[in-house]
Amino acid sequence: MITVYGEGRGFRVVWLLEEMGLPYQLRPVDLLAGVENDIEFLAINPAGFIPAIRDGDVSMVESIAIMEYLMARYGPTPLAPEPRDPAFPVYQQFLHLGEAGLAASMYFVVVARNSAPNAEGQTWKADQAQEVFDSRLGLVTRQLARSPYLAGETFTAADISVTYALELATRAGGVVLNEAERAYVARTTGREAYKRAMQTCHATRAWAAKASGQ
Ligand SMILES: N[C@@H](CCC(=O)N[C@@H](CS)C(=O)NCC(=O)O)C(=O)O
Repeated sequence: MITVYGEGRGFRVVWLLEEMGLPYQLRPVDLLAGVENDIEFLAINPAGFIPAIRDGDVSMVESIAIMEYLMARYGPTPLAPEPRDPAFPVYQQFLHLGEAGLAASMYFVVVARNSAPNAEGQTWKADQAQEVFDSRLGLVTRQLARSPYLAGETFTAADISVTYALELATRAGGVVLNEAERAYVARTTGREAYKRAMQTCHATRAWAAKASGQ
């Protein structure tokens, strides 16, 4: 049984597992309460960040790497185009851009805005991170003018990666998406696997409800 430790970007992993129909369990990790005494989690990831997974003897961190591992280990799956597929390069690009370009920069915007001790010192960094996010979002916008999903006509793991980043940006980063981007998020989050993942991920569900004012 695959165990997913923590939500946050772990939502990507849970969503992927739901798309692939693989059995798993979610083990909550409360970063706000502190993980110093969470011996079981620290044994999986001594660095203390989420998500992490355990799958038999395998322990891993990094949400995109975990998704790639799961698709390679338990695939093939239409969520990951084959390397010879013409869609592969753009798939690979957006799979990684979702974290390296979008979520990673937005995470620092959100953290700086919400918990920076020195507002002036942190603002410059947050602005830099916002600029990185905005420029990468431009690539998403351009791609969505070409096709309904980032790798073409078919939903892939790249859409899981980028959708998570766009939800982070809108729920916590004050980003307002344009009409095409909103329609895209409605398309990806309308999937049954997304809805099942939301049922599993209580903290993500509560966060989404709070952000939408429910
Ligand atoms: N690139 C990593 C980012 C992991 C990350 O920054 N996770 C956040 C929560 S979603 C976290 O654990 N932050 C606390 C920390 O880094 O100590 C991934 O995609 O998994």
